[in-house]
Amino acid sequence: MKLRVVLGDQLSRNIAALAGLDVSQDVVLMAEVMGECSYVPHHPQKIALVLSAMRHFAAALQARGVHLRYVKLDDPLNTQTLDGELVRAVKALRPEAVVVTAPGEWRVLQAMQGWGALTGGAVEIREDDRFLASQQYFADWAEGKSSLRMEFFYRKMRQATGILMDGASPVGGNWNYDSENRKKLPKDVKPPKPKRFPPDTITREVIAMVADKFAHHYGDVAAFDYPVTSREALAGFEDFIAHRLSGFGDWQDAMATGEPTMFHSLVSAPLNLGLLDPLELCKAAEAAYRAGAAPLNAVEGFIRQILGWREFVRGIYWLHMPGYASLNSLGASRPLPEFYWTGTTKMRCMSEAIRQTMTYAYAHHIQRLMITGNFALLAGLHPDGVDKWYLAVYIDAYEWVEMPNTRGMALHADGGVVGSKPYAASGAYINRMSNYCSGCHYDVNDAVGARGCPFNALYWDFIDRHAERFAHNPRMAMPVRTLAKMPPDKVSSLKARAADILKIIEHGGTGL
Ligand code: FAD
Ligand code: DLZ
Ligand code: SF4
Repeated sequence: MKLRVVLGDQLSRNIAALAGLDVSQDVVLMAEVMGECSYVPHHPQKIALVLSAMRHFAAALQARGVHLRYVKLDDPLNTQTLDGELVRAVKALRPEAVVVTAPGEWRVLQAMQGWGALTGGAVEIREDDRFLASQQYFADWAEGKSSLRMEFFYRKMRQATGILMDGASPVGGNWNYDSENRKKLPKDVKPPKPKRFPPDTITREVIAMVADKFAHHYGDVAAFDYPVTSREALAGFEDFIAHRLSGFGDWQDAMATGEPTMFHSLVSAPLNLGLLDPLELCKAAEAAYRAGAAPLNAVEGFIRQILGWREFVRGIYWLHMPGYASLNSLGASRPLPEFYWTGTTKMRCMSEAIRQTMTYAYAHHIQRLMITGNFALLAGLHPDGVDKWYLAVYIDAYEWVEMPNTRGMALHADGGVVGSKPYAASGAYINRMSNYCSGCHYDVNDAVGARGCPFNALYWDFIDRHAERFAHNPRMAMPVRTLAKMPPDKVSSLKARAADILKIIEHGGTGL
């Protein structure tokens, strides 16, 4: 008899640990444990999603006749750690071996590598094959390259999978249509609301338990209505293909007040749990293009996120861990201001992004990168605090995908491993891509006055602080030169305003 362990983000029917399962003998262990629910203060909706999806997955296994050892969070015998539940199961069942799929986080892999010693028996850790590029494939591609760029990896993945290819050429003649994906949302365009999934009995029970046990975590669980099974997740994705994919390209980078999801797909949470298959999503998007149901800039843009970015950041994570977790190339040191946890700030763009995160455990990419991430970059917030926040608050957050995006893409703390330049921007960018500024306490056209947009002064102060480093970066040299040409009294006023803002941040951020 083998004991097959399935973690909370390994909910795929064909997960490696279940390959070769002997239904007549083997037992599947799934455990809801406090250790995983609170190693960062996860948003209660994220906990509800994982636990409800685990219970639904377990029910489906049971319906197939699989023997299950399912430990609920409120089971009085629960040791509340994965290690503890494994040991308890091994003692009770005495399996000939334990079989598990490699996890998505380094800290869990470290623990798993100690499971043999912990149980005194054989433990087989199988590769997680739910990705389109294995860790070895990525490492082989990276070998010998002085820098790793997503665009070239993405082209290789297009060729390897044949997605959006006409023979050896990219469909439409170009690999990338990103330049067509930067439009502001016109006033008369209303993004369609995504399909929601009213909680069933299992989910309602989980919601009640989460509301009781995790009331002290950031965010509210009451509004939870995300898909919790493969079938529901697929229905959510089909709704995206039918109603939002065609606008995904044009408005991929746009933001608007009261529009948390815009034309985005919302597939990250079920995809990262294993309820959806990345290749199937790409094929379905390509089919929509070939059927004339969606334009190429939308379909290519969507496929690039999944086939390109998602696989790329995972490759980077495993290539560079554990060292990646302590990178801080810009020497950022300030604490995360309290308003990241409350949304109480006069900066409209920040309060919109943070408050919607509290309500939905979701913000789309440009909000994560160019609002909360950009602010953290410009203000020099310490990557550890920023990482912890992103890992806690988003429903789709697991370290393999969260950390390269946060520490790498948003904070440039990796010195350029993920992106060749920091995504630093002043208020002008936010004003161009959203309607946030029109309702803001601050004036986006001012940088130095008491109501000058904080992003403006912080932007120039950031360029000044790192001028020496960025002067040698071809993609950053221009703002460095612009700053050098500014009249000295203007530079002094900008720096004085930035110093005031940074002082407020160092004291917790109240009043900003
Ligand atoms: P869509 O915009 O519809 O994109 C489709 C899919 O492409 C996403 O579901 C996702 O699977 C994939 N994708 C898009 N961009 C990225 C990216 N940069 N990296 C990896 N996959 C991508 N994504 C997570 O899944 N988990 C995280 O913890 C996470 N943390 C982030 C932190 C920061 C600072 C930033 C800038 C981005 C982060 N992302 C993360 C990437 C991205 O923002 C989310 O995947 C996306 O917003 C999820 O919403 P969606 O499904 O509607 O995405
Ligand atoms: C995220 C999460 C949560 C909230 N709870 C559990 C749990 O109770 N049991 C479990 O097996 N997994 C959970 N997870 C997912 C794990 O944290 C995830 O498997 C690791 O972080 C590795 O990616
Ligand atoms: Fe954000 Fe500045 Fe615009 Fe206010 S003015 S919404 S702080 S960019």
